[in-house]
Amino acid sequence: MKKALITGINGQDGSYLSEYLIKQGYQVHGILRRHSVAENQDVRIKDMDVKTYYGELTDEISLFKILRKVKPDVIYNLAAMSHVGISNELPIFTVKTNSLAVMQLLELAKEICPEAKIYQASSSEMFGNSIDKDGFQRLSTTMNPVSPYGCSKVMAYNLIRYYRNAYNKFYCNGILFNHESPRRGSNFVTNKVIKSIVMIKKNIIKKLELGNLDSMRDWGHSKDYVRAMHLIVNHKKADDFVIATGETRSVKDMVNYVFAKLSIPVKKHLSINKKYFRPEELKYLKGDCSKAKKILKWKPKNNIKSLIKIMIDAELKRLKNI
Ligand code: F7E
Repeated sequence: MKKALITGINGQDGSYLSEYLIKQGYQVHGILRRHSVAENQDVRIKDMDVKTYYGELTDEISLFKILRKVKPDVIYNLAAMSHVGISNELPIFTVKTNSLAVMQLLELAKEICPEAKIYQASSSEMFGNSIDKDGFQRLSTTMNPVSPYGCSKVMAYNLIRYYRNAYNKFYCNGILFNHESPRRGSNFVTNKVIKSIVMIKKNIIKKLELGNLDSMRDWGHSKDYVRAMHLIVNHKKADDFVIATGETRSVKDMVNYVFAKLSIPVKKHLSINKKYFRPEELKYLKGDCSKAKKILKWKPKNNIKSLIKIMIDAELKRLKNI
């Protein structure tokens, strides 16, 4: 049985990837960070057949011990300080976790499990405000990050490429555009919007407060994107791929759509709060995933409308059960 080790196993992507890999016949191991609320420690994976270990990417001793114990065939490095806005409040921690710790992981893996393949969770945030003439971002688009998070991810992206070439390793990057689901953290815009509007509908709260509504994002479903991670790792050659839907919408359009779907007037319930604005905003994302479509035969099963429906239904169900 092949062994997969997932850092960030209790995250949105870690949990969907675990389910997917178990179905593919993998033995799944994962690293959990200690959480002060014990119930939240493994909330997304608690019913899954996975082996977990307390660890922390920035604690190289914990990584060393876990790698030595598991000896994985493949490592999915999904752990990160993943909130772009908050990376401005925690810039040093962001770089330590998202860049330096990746270097530690690569060095340790090289010594302890030299044959292991590595998948790195790279991000469309690395492009910043670079857009190709045809309105897309792709592998050849210049990386011009506009946040500590984006900068930290560029370093990790380059480390993967460097170790791949210098040491002839099967290390690869998936440059994933925004991907959401009912398991998305509620401080990311889609889930914040959907949860709040459903609660407005149920008269639990009165208002939704947001920041910049003008930015545009290419939103897909996390479940589709973890399928792509597995295909990337199982391609015959170590390579980098953009994973996206190729469609873009403004935050404003997404918000209006959710309000309309639940038949609630926008004006009465929406207000803007400057505290959610970022020092520099990434204005526009639209990914060209034609390489993944052609080489990996991957394509997303969901678009923004089906994704929003899934998320609204999940939130209505959650409220019914509490
Ligand atoms: O923001 C705007 C905000 O935090 C989307 C991460 O997974 O995708 C994600 O990063 C947009 C931004 O995602 C609020 O200013 C307005 O323009 O959902 P988000 P993100 O920053 O795009 C990339 C690909 C990653 O790799 C990241 O890890 O929505 N916005 N009002 C708001 N955003 C938030 N969070 N909260 C608001 O109230």
